Amino acid sequence: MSRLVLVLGDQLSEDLIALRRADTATDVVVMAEVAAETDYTAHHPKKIALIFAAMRKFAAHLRKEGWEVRYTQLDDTENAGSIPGELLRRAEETGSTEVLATKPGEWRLIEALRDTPLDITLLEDDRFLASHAEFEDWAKGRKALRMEYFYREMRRKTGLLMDGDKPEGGDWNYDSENRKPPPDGIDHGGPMSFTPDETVEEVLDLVEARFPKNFGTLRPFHFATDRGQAKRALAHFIRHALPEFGAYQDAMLDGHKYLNHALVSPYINIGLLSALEVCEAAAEAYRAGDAPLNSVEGFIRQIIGWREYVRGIYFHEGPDYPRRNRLNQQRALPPLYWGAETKMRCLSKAVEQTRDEAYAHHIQRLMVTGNFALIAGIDPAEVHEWYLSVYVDAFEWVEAPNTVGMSQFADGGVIASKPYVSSGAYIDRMSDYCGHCAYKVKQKTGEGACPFNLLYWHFLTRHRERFENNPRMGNMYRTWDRMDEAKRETVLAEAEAFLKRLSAGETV
Ligand code: FAD
Ligand code: DLZ
Ligand code: SF4
Repeated sequence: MSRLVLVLGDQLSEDLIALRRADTATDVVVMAEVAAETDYTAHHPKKIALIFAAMRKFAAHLRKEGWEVRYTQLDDTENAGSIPGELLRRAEETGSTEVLATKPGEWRLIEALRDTPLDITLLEDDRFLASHAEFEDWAKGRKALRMEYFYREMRRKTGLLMDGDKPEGGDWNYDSENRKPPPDGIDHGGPMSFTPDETVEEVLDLVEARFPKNFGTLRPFHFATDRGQAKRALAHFIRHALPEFGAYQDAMLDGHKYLNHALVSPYINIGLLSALEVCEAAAEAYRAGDAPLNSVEGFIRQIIGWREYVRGIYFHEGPDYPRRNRLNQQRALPPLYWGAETKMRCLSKAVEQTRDEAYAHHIQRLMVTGNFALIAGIDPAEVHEWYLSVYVDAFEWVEAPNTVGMSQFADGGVIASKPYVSSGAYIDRMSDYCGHCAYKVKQKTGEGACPFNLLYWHFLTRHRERFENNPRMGNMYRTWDRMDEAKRETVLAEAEAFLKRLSAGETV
C-alpha cells in the first residue's frame, strides 16, 4: 500500500526525513498551496511568492528524481484550502491513509495535523542540529537558559572552529573585535539577485492578483528560488561580505540595505540550504585565509548558536509562548509600522526597507523597530503579528522567540537577561540615520528632542520594580536618580505627551 508523503513550503530539502523514510517507487508526495497557510497572517507578498516559486521548482525537481508528486496550486478548483484538507483529498484519491510527515515548525500546524483522522507519522525534523531531546537535556536543571553555553555545546557537537576540544584561536567568542560603528564606503554591493524565470513570473502574477492588500512591494523580485541559485547566493556572500561581517554586523546606513549581511535566512528556513553547509562554507573561508576568525566565528554563532537556540526555546516553552505579555504592555501598534508617515528617520527607513524588500537586518529589527515598540509600550502580540507577516524569513519557531522573547522581553527573561532598550545614542553610534532626522538625537527634552531619549526613561520608570535590582541595569537607574528632579519630571511629561500623540494617530 502506498503512503502519502507531506512536504510543506518550508521543508524543501531533498534530504528531508519524510522523503528519506519514503519509497520513490510506491509513495506519493503531497504538496499544496493553501489559503490556511497564506492567510494565518497577512504575509508580505514577496514571502508568499518565494515560498510558492520554491515549492513549484522543488516539486519539478522531485518528479525528475522519480517521485510521483501531487501538487495543488492555489487557484486549483479542487483546492481544499488547508494542509489537512489536502491530505484527506489525496487520501481519498489514492486510497492511502498512511501519511509520513516531517514535524512542522509551528504548534498551530502540528495540532492541525494531529487532529486529522489519517494515520500520520510525525517525524522529527533533523535538519536542525539539536534534537528536542538534546535541547531538553541541556535545559534540564539550569536556572537560566543562556545562548552562549548552548552555543558551546553546538561547537563541540559539530566540530566547527574547534581545535581538538578547544575553541579555535583560544576563545569561544570574538565579539570584542566586532560590532564597530560603520565607516564610509563599507558596502560590498549587496546580495546576489536573480532575474525571475517563467515559473517565478507565473507565481508573481498569481500573488499580485490574490494578495493585493497585503503590506509590501512584490516587484522587483530578486530572491533565489531553487537550491542551485541559493548556493550561488551563499558563495557570493562568503566571498564578498563575510570577511567584514563581524566588524559591521551592527552597523546601519541610510543608503545601504544589506551591508555585510548574508540574506541566507530565507533559504535556510525553507530548506534550500542546510544550516551546516552554510557554516562549513564560512569555516572553510577561515581555513583558506579568506576571512578572519572574528567574522567567521560571529557568523557561525548566529546559526548554530542563536538559530538553534531559539528553536529549542520555542518548543521547550510551549504553544502559549507567542501570546506572553509579562510586562503587561497594551498600546496598539501604531500605523507607522504599516508605512504611515513618521518623522523618525531610523523607523521610516527600517519600515520602508521592510515594505520594499521583506528584509531588515538584525539590528534594525532589534534596536530600531523592536526597541521603539518596547519603550513605547506596544502590545507584544501585535508586535509578534507584525514581524511574522512582514519578513520573508518569518516562521513562528524562529520569529516568536526573537520578537516576544529577545526583543519585547514579554517572556519575562527566558531569552534575554535584560531588555534590549536604548536611547537615541546607540542608534546614532551605529548608524548615520540621525544626521538626516527631523529630531535631534543629542537633545534630551524640549522641541525636537529624539523620542527614543524620552521613551527610554519612561520605560525604565514604568518597569522600575521589575528591573531596578537587575545587576545589568543598576547603572541606568543610578543615572536616572542622579538627574535633577525637574528634568526627570520634564522627561516623563514629554514622553507621556508623545505617547498620547502616538496613540491618537498623529504623525510623530
Ligand atoms: P545575517 O546577519 O547574515 O546572519 C546569518 C544567519 O544567522 C541568518 O541567516 C540566520 O539564519 C542566523 N541568525 C542570525 N541571528 C539570528 C537569530 N537571532 N535567530 C535565529 N537565527 C539567526 N530570523 C529569522 O530567520 N526569521 C525571523 O522571523 C526572525 N525574526 C526576528 C525578529 C526580531 C525582532 C529579531 C530581533 C530578529 C529576528 N530574526 C529572525 C533574526 C535575524 O534578524 C535574522 O535571522 C537575520 O536578520 C536574517 O538576515 P541575514 O540572513 O542577512 O542574517
Ligand atoms: C508560509 C507558507 C505559506 C505562505 N504558504 C504555504 C502553503 O501554501 N503551503 C505550505 O505547505 N506551506 C506554506 N507556508 C509554510 C507553512 O506556513 C509552514 O510550513 C508552517 O508555518 C510551519 O513552519
Ligand atoms: Fe531615530 Fe532619534 Fe536618530 Fe531620529 S534622532 S534617527 S528618531 S534615533
